[in-house]
Parts: sequence; C-alpha cells; structure tokens
Amino acid sequence: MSHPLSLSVVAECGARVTGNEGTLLSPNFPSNYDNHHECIYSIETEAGQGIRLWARTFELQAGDTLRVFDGRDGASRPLGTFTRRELLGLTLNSTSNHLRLEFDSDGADTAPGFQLSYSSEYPGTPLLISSGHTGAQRRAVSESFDPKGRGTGN
Ligand SMILES: [Ca+2]
Repeated sequence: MSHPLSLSVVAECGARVTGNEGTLLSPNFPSNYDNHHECIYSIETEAGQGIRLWARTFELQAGDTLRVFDGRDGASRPLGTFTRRELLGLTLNSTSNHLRLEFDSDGADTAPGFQLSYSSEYPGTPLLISSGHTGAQRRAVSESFDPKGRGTGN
C-alpha cells in the first residue's frame, strides 16, 4: 500500500491521488489500453497551490480522448480535450489544487496511451494539508504551448 501523502505516487486507472508530485498511467500502460474503457483520475495537492501537468508519453488513437478539467469534477472549467499526440509538448496549469482527468476510449483501435507527470506549482514548499482552509486565492491561468515540443519522445 502506498502512503496517501507520499511525495511521489503512481496512479492507475480510476485513482484519486494526493501529493506534491506523481505519475498517471493509462490503463495497462505500457501495453495498449482496451476498447470501451473509461478512467477518471483526480489529483489533489495542498490548498493554495496549483498543479502543473505534462505528458512524458502520449499516444492515443483518434476517437480516444483525454479530457482535463481545472477542478474536482467534470463541471469544472475544461483545460482541453486531447487525442493522438496532442498533449505532447504542452504543460497544463490548474488554478486550484484540484485537477480531474477523464480518459475515454471508443470501440475500435487502441494505443499505448499516456504517462503523465504532475507537480505542485511551487515545488519545495512543505506539504501542508489544512482542512477547512478555503483558499480563495486565484491565479491567472497559463496554458503554455511550447512550440518546440519535447523532442520526439522515447
Ligand atoms: Ca479507440
């Protein structure tokens, strides 16, 4: 069993993770995901911090999507819907300490999927969980699209 507050966690399908940094894997990764698969991932870091998310591997078939929401549920502001290799070279930043990801695959064709990394926006800050704290701080959203990309992957 992993510790809920460990600094680095690996989350698989359907996981809810807390911590300063971690990795999210698509179902079966590094093998291909299955058809008709739906996975929801929830990330929570300490209150008052944002979350930075980027892809180390991202390869979906057209028709299979990863949707990212800036908040704790699917009613939150969408940060984007990504398929094929569209998330490679991008960094997504949340405005709150919650991030929700929804992966859906359709009934035809699969691919290796994704290996995503996330970290708190201010790494190095001590891990402080203060329940009851209502972080009303708002930061500007920055979705940085790096035209250079991150090379051609592995
Ligand atoms: Ca598919």
